[in-house]
Amino acid sequence: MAQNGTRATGPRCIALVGPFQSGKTTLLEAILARSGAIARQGSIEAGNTVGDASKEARHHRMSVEISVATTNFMGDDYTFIDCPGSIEFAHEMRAALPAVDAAVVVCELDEKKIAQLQLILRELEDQKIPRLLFLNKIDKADATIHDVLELLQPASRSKLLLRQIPTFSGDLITGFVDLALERAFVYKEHAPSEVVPLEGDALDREKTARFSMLETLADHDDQLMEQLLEDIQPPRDKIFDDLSKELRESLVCPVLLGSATRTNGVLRLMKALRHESPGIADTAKRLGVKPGNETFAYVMKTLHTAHGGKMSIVRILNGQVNDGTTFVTPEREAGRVAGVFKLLGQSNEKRGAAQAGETVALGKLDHANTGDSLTAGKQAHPPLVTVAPYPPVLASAVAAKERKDDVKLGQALSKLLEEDPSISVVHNAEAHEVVLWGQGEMQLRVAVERLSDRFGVATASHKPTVGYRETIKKGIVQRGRHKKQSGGHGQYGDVVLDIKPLPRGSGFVFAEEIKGGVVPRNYIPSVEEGVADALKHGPLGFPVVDVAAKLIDGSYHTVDSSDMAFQLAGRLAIHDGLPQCHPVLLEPIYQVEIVCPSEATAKMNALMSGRRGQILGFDTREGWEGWDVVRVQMPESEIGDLIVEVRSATAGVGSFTFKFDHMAELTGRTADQIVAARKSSAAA
Ligand SMILES: Nc1nc2c(ncn2[C@@H]2O[C@H](COP(=O)(O)OP(=O)(O)OP(=O)(O)O)[C@@H](O)[C@H]2O)c(=O)[nH]1
Ligand SMILES: [Mg+2]
Repeated sequence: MAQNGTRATGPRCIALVGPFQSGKTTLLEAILARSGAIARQGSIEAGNTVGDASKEARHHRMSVEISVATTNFMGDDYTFIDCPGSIEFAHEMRAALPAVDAAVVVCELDEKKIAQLQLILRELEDQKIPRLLFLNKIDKADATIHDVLELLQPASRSKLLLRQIPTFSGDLITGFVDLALERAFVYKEHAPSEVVPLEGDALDREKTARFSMLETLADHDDQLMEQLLEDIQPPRDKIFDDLSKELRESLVCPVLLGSATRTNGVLRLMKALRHESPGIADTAKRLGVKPGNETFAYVMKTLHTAHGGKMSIVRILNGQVNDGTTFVTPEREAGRVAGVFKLLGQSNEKRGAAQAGETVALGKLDHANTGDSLTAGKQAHPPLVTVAPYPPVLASAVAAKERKDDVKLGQALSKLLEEDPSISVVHNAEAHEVVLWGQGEMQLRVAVERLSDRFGVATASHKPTVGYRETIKKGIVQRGRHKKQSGGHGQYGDVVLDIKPLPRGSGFVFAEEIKGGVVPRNYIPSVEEGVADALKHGPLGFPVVDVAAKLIDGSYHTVDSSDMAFQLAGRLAIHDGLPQCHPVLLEPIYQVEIVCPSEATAKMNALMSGRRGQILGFDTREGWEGWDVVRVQMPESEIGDLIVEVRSATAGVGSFTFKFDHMAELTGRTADQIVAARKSSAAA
């Protein structure tokens, strides 16, 4: 990569991330307008932005997937990846991040969004992505803005560095001072800010703020520290070099101010990116791509477009890509590129070969998935990074509204999963259900909308079936005799079973103790088969577990006995015997681990007791200051929509993981209701 002083040149790829609704898509729009990629700046309210152009995003007025747009600023190409803020769509961001040069974290001066900000910064810190904050909606802020760093710093592990301070007219913010340039500007709506003299109160505040910016920089630069101690003015170039170096190495997180709706602060943001953000050479190095001739690309997102078929949005990390380039993933051949496209939201434009640093969409890489590391040719390379989706927290069963669409649903689901790997599908054979597992209500709702809007399959959703079982509390010795004499050949099978409860988790055990051949050997497997079959539906309507059935006696008929007759006899014994064995419902209990900011821990407590949860303990969350872990045991039926309440009690940031623990007896009203519901659905 060419270096210009310390400035990276060439195509850049920048993620726009940040808490829900902080203004990322609006900022993308402002950047595209300011850099001339679009003639007029659209708005979320008017539904005409380049980002969020999908039907689902427009409808919900929020980002539900990444939007990618390339623009040119002062001779360099910049591709912006506008990421959804909702935690439910976090995988869109997480999967795209490895290949970006830097992230602009769009945030607000809102205490309630600090925990979300912390989550996002944490992701960037973990992935070692250089980042700067863009404090948006400055048009709505007032004089309390002085507390910016105090409010935001706890969310960031690296030190925040205020690059600009606001200037006021009365209580209104009307401009800013750039602390590196030492220049004052007043904001102009949808136009570049105007330079004004830096004087009076603004000059005093500038001196203090600038000193503290330099002090922060000097934490990582001994020479600068000496200059500050000796009261020597460091040269401006040195300050810019430090800003660039310390951003690139993620040592500091600079903070800029602005208003996306008014296009204020956008030019300064672009200039900061131009001068200070790293470029492809740093990013390739971060990912461990060795310089050379080999072509490397990383798949940030996979799409199935209505007309263009499958598209892979990739960042080219090394080499070049053209029509016809063949790629391999670490596991298999990915396919042959059919079309290289430049993206501007949902519109794409065919273009020529793409070089290292560029972010483009590639057509028809049929076997490439989001997150894949691609190499051109035949020689696969181990994955550069892997970003596993968060474990799912919410399930919903889906079925095609029309039976004829069953096959189509299967195909549509596989496309859906390719587009969003944080959704998974589980086939519950016992309940004949296709269950979608995902990250929250909105994500699953959007998934269903996509199935119908994009893939043409209308579906109906319902709550997934809970894995109830039943067992018995006492034993019985029960005879089962199947005898039929209808004209010619009859049917005869006769068994006596000793039925007993077994300890929890034993399943079903069959044994025999036949003496004197009262039941011939060859019929015994048929008896077992009949018993096992009968246990699929116990007296309460659920599969029966933890029972032993021992064949202890019986009789046969030389002509009329058969496999079928002994199967039926086994079934009869179970069918007649179990209702007398005090059947009882078993429900699955899960071990749930909730993570939440400490101030929400008390609320979690209350929430758990309302859901038959049994608290096992609390702990501070390791490595997460100000967070707790709450361990609970909870019935599966109560976990169903738990995430909805956990999120609402934690400003959207709480989450949990769960795993099956044991089956527990359930009696009383709740059990009666479950059994009654099962009976009525079986009758329907
Ligand atoms: N007053 C004001 N409102 C803004 C500004 N930027 C965005 N908004 C408004 O904030 C709301 C959310 O804007 P979006 O651009 O969709 O925010 P986002 O961060 O992309 O949202 P998600 O992607 O869903 O997280 C919209 O109503 C915008 O008009 C701003 O600078 N000032
Ligand atoms: Mg958005």
